[in-house]
Amino acid sequence: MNQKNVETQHDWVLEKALEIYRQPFSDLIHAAQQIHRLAFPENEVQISTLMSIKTGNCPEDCKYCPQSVHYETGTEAHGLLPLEDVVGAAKIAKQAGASRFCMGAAWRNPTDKNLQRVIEMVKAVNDEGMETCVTLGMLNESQAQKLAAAGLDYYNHNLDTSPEYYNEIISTRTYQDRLDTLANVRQSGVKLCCGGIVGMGESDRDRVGLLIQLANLAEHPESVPINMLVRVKGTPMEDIEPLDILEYVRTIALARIMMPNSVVRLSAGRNDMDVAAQALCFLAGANSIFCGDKLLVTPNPSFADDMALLEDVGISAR
Ligand code: SAM
Ligand code: DTB
Ligand code: SF4
Repeated sequence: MNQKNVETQHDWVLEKALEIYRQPFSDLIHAAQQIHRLAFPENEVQISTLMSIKTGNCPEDCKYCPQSVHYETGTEAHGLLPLEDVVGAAKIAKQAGASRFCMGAAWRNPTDKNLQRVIEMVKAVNDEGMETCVTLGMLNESQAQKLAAAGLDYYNHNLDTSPEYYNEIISTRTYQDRLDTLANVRQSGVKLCCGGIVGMGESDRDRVGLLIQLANLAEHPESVPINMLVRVKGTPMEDIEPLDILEYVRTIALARIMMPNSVVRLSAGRNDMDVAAQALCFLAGANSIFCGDKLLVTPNPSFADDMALLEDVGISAR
């Protein structure tokens, strides 16, 4: 994506950001689209494909997650996949039009032995001519540096929600643990992919509070995934009231305004969104998506459906 840099602000205050979030919908979207066009070429999205390289039995208790060992979700668990399976899937994703391959593991943190195997995967996927992203849980400084040395492009680690709402969602790791991992990744030179989830029963103050945390980092994450909660049966969140789609669109628009040079990802939740909802997200400044019929373990629209969607709205993939 051929980017022009817009000046960024890192001292956002909640009340001011809330005011932007709550203004009339059309005013918010108009402001976001104007900023979007200053920083990015219009009508372009980046496409990533996800693969779960280690699934289920995760010791953490994230209340939204189908892979936590604490909940009965019927997710079929497997250990770290063989290198060939991963490279095979990356080839297929590239052929289908993805430019980045994201590998996720249901770990609290990787052991050094497992990290070595993931490093082999990163190198092999890079050799296929794709950008690489991994999400493996918490990382210490030396692990982040090893991934950087292997040529990893992005590390995904989300803050998930505001510091105030966080304890309602996860008890097994702290907000500060997450910030420490982000600092270790930043320090290593690997690009950061960091965002959160909306639709978990939080208030608009919490949605804006999450964006404040991200935008007030010394450097904005290069990639900001905004996930709409996928309500999975068996998790404590299976019956939560779905969030109004316009609140989701507002969150995307505010992310675009607060982090003008970051790629904002219309992330989990697209399987339950119609074309009009997704078109609004693009209008609000989203410029990346996950393609491929699965996210990590839950369904996502097929590549064919997504190519039709992009064609409908006149957006091209890069
Ligand atoms: N285990 C690692 C970790 O959590 O750090 C990496 C994998 S984890 C599944 C990656 C991210 O997926 C989570 O941080 C969360 O934001 C998102 N996620 C997980 N389950 C989700 C759900 N049901 N709906 C939306 N997003 C979800
Ligand atoms: C992110 O923010 N969203 C992706 C990726 N990073 C790893 C994961 C979404 C997971 C949705 C539920 C599932 O399929 O497990
Ligand atoms: Fe484990 Fe990550 Fe799921 Fe939390 S989000 S339970 S850390 S796989």
